Amino acid sequence: MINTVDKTMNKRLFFALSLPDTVQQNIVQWRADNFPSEAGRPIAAANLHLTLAFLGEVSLGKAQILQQQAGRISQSGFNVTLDDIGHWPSSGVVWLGCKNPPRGLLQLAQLLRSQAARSGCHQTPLPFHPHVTLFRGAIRPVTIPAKTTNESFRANHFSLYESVYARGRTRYNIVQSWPLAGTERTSDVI
Ligand code: 2AM
Repeated sequence: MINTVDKTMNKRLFFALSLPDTVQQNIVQWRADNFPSEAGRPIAAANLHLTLAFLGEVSLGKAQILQQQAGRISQSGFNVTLDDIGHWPSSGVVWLGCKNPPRGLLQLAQLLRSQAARSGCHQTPLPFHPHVTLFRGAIRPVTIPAKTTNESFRANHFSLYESVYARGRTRYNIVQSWPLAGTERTSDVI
């Protein structure tokens, strides 16, 4: 009984960079123009994100500790350009990525992943490959377009997301966001 209660209180969490709405819309339009419908299951525009650290099923207490640690991170923002594209047939993922990921992105992910590991969240031993998943279930060969969208955005915050599955759909909800320093604040602009 206690186990059942604990389990239902766990949440499926991950840290990620959100993409601006316009970037999400542009990617979805480009995807529709460049991939056949049978390529795989397209990720909904609002769910497009770049994962920094996957935490898995996490208790409320552990999530609070991870949120406190995330709040102590002091790092500058950085620009992300999605100028790479690829297909991992074994996991069925078609993705957009960065040919040269910014150092800030790699540092932030490294920090969040090591904090997660220290809190007991299993981290994959595979090297971090920053990417935005476009399709899932892409297990057959996919013709990859020669050119990517080349969408760019400024990462001026990072977020803790909860993955919620309801009525046959997965939604990613932001639990909390933290600013990345060096971002022009509205009050600074005259
Ligand atoms: P993916 O897009 O490459 O599949 C929410 O599920 C996010 O966490 C997704 O972006 C997903 O990455 C990532 N994710 C899911 N399961 C994971 C795992 N076991 N290890 C690492 N990342 C995972």
